[in-house]
Amino acid sequence: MITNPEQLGQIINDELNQVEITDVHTHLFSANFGSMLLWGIDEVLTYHYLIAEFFRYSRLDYGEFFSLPKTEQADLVWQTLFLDRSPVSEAQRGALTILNRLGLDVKSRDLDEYREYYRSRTIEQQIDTVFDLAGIKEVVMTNDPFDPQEREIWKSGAGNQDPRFKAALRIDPLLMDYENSYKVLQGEGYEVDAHLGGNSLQEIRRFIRDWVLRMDALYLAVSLPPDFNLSQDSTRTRITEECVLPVCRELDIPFAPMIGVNRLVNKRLGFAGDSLGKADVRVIEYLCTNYPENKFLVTMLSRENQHELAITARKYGNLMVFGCWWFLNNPTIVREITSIRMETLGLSFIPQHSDARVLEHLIYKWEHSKSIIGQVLEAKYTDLLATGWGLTRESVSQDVQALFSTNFENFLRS
Ligand code: FIX
Ligand code: ZN
Repeated sequence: MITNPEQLGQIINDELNQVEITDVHTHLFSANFGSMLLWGIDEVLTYHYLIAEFFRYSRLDYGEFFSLPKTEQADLVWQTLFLDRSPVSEAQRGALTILNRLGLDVKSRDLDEYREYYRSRTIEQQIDTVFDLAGIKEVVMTNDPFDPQEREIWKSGAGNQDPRFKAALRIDPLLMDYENSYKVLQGEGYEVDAHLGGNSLQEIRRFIRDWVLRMDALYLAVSLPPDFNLSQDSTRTRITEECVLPVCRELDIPFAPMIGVNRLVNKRLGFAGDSLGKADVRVIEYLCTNYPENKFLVTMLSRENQHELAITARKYGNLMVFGCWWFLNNPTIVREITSIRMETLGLSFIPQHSDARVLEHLIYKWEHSKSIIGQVLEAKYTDLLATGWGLTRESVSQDVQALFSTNFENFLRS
């Protein structure tokens, strides 16, 4: 039985160090996807979070920057964000956590030395090293059948050869850009037209079903703007209600709307130019009420939506809230959101995903998040001990595993 705070802190730390994480949303790929899996220091430094921060200080022409070779872009980011000033932002700190945990000398500030480390590494070795350092059991990829390069890899059968990398079927073009994406379906032999006439709905269902099965996708995901709703009789509404939801039901997989992104607010910044807005949580109520046989994995991008999303999850067993997404993945906000969720949902949520785009991101995103989630848990346990409640190492272990892996697995099975 755990009785004192020091013992409690030690046990939580041990459990956090041992837990095997299932990372429910990343942009990583297995080595079988070749150049689609980003890794290495130059990719770390040219992450779009850091590019946005680079342009806080630089007046360089955007086009000029993006036309440079990646190493030169990385040199500029290193100089501007790490040498010219102290790297205090979360993304800056993240790059340093990565270097440090890989055993490199952060004090030297020598980018060439960091590049040298990578010369002797193979991607296979690096995946093993990073998964080990970050405590990862498996990651869920973001898999896009509208991307010609990715499509061919899946068709060749190479897509799910590494069991540590699970698939999630991502269908943004279908819901956000049907005017163009229907042509991809046509090209792949599906009988659809631009106006959802004839067999189109049935054929879109066939397309989704074929891809879920080909990828063995754990869920079907889409990122959506803040004004997403299903109240108009639009193409998006019809595809969601008449194709996406029925196929998810039939194959018993969750639908994962990720809501709140305003894409390309500053187009010239590329990925770094996306922003966010507050959404209307009523669309989640609508989905959970009207489709009780569906399961919904939901994350929202605006801080302002977080309390109401947690309360909505109290109303629906078919809703699982996950992650502190993108602009929310900052220590202060992770602490606040995790506290709100734990106080309203107990342990019935998935506190974090990494959204890693570069393999090594797993190291910093999980180390930083685990520390804060652990502190929130410790504060809650301390309050419990004050009531006279008894905790054991086994109960702590079970709770930590729920947060970092079994809640997701059980939700998929539910
Ligand atoms: O839509 C998404 O899945 C977003 O997470 C990404 O598109 C975004 O660019 C990102 O990497 C955020 O972390
Ligand atoms: Zn993402």
